[in-house]
Amino acid sequence: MAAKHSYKFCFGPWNLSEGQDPYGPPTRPAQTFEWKLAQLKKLGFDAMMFHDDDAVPDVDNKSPAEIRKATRELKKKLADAGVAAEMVAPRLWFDPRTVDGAFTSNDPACRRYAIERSLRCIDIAKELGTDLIVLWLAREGSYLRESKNARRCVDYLVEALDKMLAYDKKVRIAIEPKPNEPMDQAYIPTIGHALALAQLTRDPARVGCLIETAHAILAGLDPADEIDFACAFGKLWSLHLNDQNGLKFDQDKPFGSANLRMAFNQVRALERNGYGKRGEYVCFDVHPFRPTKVEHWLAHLDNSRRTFLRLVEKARTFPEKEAQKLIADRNYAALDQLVLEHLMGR
Ligand code: GLO
Ligand code: MG
Repeated sequence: MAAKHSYKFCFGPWNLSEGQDPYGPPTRPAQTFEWKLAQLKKLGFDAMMFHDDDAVPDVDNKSPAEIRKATRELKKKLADAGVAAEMVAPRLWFDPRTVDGAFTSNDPACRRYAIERSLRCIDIAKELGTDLIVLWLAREGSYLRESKNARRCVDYLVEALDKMLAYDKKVRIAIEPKPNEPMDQAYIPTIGHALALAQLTRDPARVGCLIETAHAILAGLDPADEIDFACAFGKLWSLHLNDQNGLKFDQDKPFGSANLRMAFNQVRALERNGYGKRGEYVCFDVHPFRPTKVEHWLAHLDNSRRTFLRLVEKARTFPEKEAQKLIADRNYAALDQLVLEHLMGR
């Protein structure tokens, strides 16, 4: 039997978060980047994902030379730790200039800022040795529909993507859709929207997507089907696995925490599409529960990977022949129970 491939794992510095939410302050002390990198190493993860300002703090107030210097220092730290940089994402939702959207702001000066900042993000990614830029389009949408022209916003998004694609001929852009939060309505809520937008750009082959479990669920979709859809286009270039208990705030729970069967089906979809064989990472965009004590700070990441690996085993040992017989007989009640008993471990 052909050897089954193994997966590479990744998380970002923001996934070791301090517990702040809109209703209360942090519950764990702030830690340095060095501490976070050491924890990633300790857990045996392979790569780290970055926002541009995780990589280069205060990026807006630095000159290109200062950005290059800071990025080189980071590159050395990563090389010493034997950790790769998976991607870099421009954080386009913190600055006052992005208060009403970044690429789709009504103010042309703010739109220019967002594009400039994204080009600096590309510089950082190149220096860190990755060609992957992730765009979570946080504030590209509206709080009230009449405040923006959604038709024009599509053009603005294409213009921004085109500028990024033209700036660097190697860069690949993975759009991370999310239907809401912080906006009421986002312009690119699903993988279908992301891939359709890619087709309007100057180089569709270099615009793909990133699926986050919670975002798909918030859009009322099944994350496993989103995975299959993106993979049918060869466009699933990164992944934020986590979990989400229904239509609430974005919870970023540990993978499998709310719906183990849905998690199993995501793993099955990844397996059947050979995700990871072209170097893609399995990233966990998960957060500790707010009450988490300092001594348990890494558990949500370690647990997500453990669950993922257990589900890979479950996917590889799924009684496929038995399932096929039940499918042929349209005996879905028995198929349902077969899945449940397989997951429970008969
Ligand atoms: C928020 C997103 C966010 C992105 C990150 C990378 O809902 O999931 O965590 O993944 O900023 O762009
Ligand atoms: Mg995410």
